[in-house]
Amino acid sequence: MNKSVPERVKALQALMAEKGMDTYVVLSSDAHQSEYVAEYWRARAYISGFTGSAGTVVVTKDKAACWVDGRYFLQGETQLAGTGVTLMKMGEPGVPTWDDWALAETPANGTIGIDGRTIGFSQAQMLKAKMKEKDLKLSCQEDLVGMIWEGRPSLPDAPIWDFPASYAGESRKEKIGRVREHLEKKKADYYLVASLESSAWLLNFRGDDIHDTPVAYAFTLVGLDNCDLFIEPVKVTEEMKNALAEDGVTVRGYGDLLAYMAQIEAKKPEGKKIRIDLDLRFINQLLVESIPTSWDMVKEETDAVIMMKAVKNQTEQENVRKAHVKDGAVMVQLLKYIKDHAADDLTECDYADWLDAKRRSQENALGISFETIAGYGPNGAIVHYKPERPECATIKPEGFLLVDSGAQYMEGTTDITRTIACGPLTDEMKEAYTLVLKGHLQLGHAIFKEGITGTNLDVLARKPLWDKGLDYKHGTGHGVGFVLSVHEGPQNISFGLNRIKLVPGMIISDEPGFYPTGKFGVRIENLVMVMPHTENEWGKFFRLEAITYCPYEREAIVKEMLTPEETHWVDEYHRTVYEKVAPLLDEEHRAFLAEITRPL
Ligand SMILES: [Mn+2]
Repeated sequence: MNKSVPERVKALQALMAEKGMDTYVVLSSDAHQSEYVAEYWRARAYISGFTGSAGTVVVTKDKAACWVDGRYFLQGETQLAGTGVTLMKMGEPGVPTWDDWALAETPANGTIGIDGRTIGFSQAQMLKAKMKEKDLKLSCQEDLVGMIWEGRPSLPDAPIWDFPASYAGESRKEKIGRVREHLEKKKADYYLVASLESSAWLLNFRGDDIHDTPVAYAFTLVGLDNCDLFIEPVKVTEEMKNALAEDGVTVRGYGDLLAYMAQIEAKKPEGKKIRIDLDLRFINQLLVESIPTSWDMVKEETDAVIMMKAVKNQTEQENVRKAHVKDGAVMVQLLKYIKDHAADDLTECDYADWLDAKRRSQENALGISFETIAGYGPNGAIVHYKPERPECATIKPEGFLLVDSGAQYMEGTTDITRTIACGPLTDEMKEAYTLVLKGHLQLGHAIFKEGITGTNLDVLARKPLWDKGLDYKHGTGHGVGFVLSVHEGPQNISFGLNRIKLVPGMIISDEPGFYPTGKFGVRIENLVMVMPHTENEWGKFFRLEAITYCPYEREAIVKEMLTPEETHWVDEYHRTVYEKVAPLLDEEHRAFLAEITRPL
């Protein structure tokens, strides 16, 4: 029944031979190019045994290899040992990329297969361009792993629920209206939404299909006078269906999109050319192959709905601050809990569980927003470390515990990292912490002109580290959704080029770090919201408002390394944190908060 990994690979190779495929690629995505996916979509984990959140498997006639990124080198070594699947450490010297390897291993004129639902159109185009050199064929029509996968989990069927306009700040009717205006501007007939967050945002519903991200598997097609939601009917209650119908939204089967588009094509007036607007990064290859060939595709560099939902409206802005006050109170309690129990031999897992339970017990809490990272000592230097029993480390009353975590509330999504002193720190730890804090403060207090992107601002967070010849190997900030995904663009802060301009209402993280391998890790993360600052003859200026309310680790700050202005910023921030969070705490915690937020 339960085949071993070598048996699974063998079964796939036999099926490849039968189907005339030389090479088969197993990606980690779903049909919507989501970052996190439901169990049904974890084909890569099934075929290789490697369960990390990202990775790619390539299988040839007699070989199999799995590409994993730096976060997962250790996990990959453990899980792939003895499976016959070769571990490929991405970015290491001499390790080819999976596509280069697949191309090299496939005979000329051969065929590479992929489940076309799991590859975005843009990515497939790049792959096809490379394949031309060897006259290779890309076959996207069949899900071979699905054909050999016994006991594959079914697609999730949790009901979707109405996300009230009182929380969303805008009705679905108004939002659909905005998409129609966009269609008119683009002279397009239809707008196809593939990103799960976009459908949930546009139609004011939330779901429960993916852990920690309240979305549901669905497509939305907006026309000038129709709007159709393609979703498994079992997920839509009668009440929800009626609510949608009242706003002109028709519910159709998840699998009916292709037939529906064919029907539009068949019924169109003589000579009419249908124009469909879409974001090709989210539309999967199989779906693009199924769009009637006579249709014109209006290709968007960034989906209009993604742009709309990135800019939080007044209600969302007010609510997300409330969510963060609640979350701040939870975090302050965690800080005290850690300080009180540092000598009690609790583990990383114990603290993570305590924190998750505390968050889930808050009013209007929907859950956590991603799996809590709690890394003690050297584990703090592993950027996406997730503690797991029984290996997770025991905390001692010394050094740093790095905690990166967040929650989903009806009022918004949170994401915060604090690096906490469990006891005495070395000078090296304090210096590292202070350098990271300086970058975090410099970025957090940036004042910048309209038209500026996150790429322009990235250096502010890195400069204190760069001055010492140090750096961190991750982006400085990511966009955050509203009761949706904790990672949600299009804006970010990174030195990799991003053309998206920052505009008031966008939420983004400010999270520089420093990770001396084998020693400890430091990361400090607040969410910040872009706000208007001033407007004059020189233009419009924006600033960033910190919406995370939790003190920094004063035990780790080398005050002499801060400028007077930076010291002032910390004191002002701590004053705000106290004002906002203290009313939610009992007397004991309030006294604790007063103590740790007193001026430096
Ligand atoms: Mn983050």
